[in-house]
Amino acid sequence: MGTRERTFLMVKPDGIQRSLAGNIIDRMEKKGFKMVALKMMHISHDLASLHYKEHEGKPFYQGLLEFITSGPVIAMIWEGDNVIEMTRTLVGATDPGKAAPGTIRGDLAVFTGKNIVHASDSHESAIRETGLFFKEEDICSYQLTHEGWLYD
Ligand code: IDP
Ligand code: MG
Repeated sequence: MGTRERTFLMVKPDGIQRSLAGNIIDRMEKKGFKMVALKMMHISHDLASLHYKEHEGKPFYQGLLEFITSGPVIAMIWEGDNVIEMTRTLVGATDPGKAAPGTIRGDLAVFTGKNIVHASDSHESAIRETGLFFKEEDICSYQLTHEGWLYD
């Protein structure tokens, strides 16, 4: 077994409105990752600006905050070996026009400003973002019966 990690994954307001949450969760489950936390919520302006702090001052920043607070999202934590990098691979490039077919954005989105999901881009971001959205006691610790069929 490699390094067991956690990542933060969120279905953005456009993904919810387009009824794609189930499709996105299904892809993560089928890949073999384990969901350990999930909640539907409206993101406050304060949380949005903390979450997207790295983009402060960029031309799309204000629009991004308006978009991410415009409707409910589904915030999740997923666990698995190398889940941070592998989830980014499953999500695909930021611009859905450049995202490979087979990826979430490549298959389901057409525009950078409406790219339906967020996923942590590094260990540091994963820890920061899971901490912004969840308390440690919100995270479920359990075994999946098929774990032995996913890892050596
Ligand atoms: P990521 O979501 O693939 O990590 P980032 O560069 O971290 O991409 O950007 C965060 C989010 O900001 C993107 O998912 C997208 O929704 C939005 N965004 C990034 N660049 C642009 C842009 O050039 N125009 C509009 N929105 C953008
Ligand atoms: Mg990012």
